[in-house]
Amino acid sequence: MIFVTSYDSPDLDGVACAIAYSELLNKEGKKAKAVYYGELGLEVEFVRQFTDSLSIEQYTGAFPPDSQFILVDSADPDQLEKNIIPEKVIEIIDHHPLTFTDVFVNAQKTIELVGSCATLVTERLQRENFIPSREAIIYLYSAIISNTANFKNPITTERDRSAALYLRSLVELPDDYVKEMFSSKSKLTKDNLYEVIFQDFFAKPINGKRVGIGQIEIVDLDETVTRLWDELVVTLERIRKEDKLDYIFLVGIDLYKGHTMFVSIDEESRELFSKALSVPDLKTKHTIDFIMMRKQVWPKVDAVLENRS
Ligand SMILES: [Mn+2]
Repeated sequence: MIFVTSYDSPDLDGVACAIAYSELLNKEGKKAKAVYYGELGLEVEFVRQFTDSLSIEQYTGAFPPDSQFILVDSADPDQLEKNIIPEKVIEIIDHHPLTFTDVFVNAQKTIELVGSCATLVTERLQRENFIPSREAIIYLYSAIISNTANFKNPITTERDRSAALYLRSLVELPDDYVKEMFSSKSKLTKDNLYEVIFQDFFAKPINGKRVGIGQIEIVDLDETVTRLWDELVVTLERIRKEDKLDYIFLVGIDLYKGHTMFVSIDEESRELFSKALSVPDLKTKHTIDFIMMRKQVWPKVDAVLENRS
């Protein structure tokens, strides 16, 4: 069995790619199954409800000894489920600039810096002349729209636009589909705040320090952050403790306004990110009028911490 999977608690991109790519493999006569571990976010839940389908299984525990793996939207060994042996990974499809692929000695690698991994999978399906199920098409389309913030995100490429256009031509969707999908992510409350932030939180060691960056992509960002400020501080403090972080930071993306708010809750983190972002007067809540995703922030943080002796 080939398990097609992504990182722990995958976002819509990872889920969509696993579902659609498994369909292609099965059509080619390979036994493949889309699986995930961890939790799924609000956006996946929106597409699941819209399509009434989620053909990816939650996996816990060990995999059978003869298993092989394909990683989508993920090529970072640190994010890998511990039961997955890197030597058994036969293929990787990813679009992240920071990848540590050396450990995957047996994997065929497609790593291209487009806005969404779903774009790479869609192009593969097109090359194979394979039209997946309606559900898989909607998952892929939604993933591209989500990852590129409806093409407003600077990581968006022409390839993302044409892949989305192609997918959109294959299915009927209501006019307000994209708006509804984005709004589904905005339902931040006192009760789900920790869960939502934790769901899209990444931490890693850099030069002996542990750095964590969360990312939320919502509508009405300013209003939400103001309304939930006290809970947000408590949530970030909690994650910092649980994850033993030296620095913690939150990147908030407003999907409608197309702007970004950086949140820091302590002086040391603020100092680090002030240097990394080259913003000397970085505020506790600091807004810039364009979209900067976490994946654009990481290399800047790397640069600052790695130059420090
Ligand atoms: Mn992605």
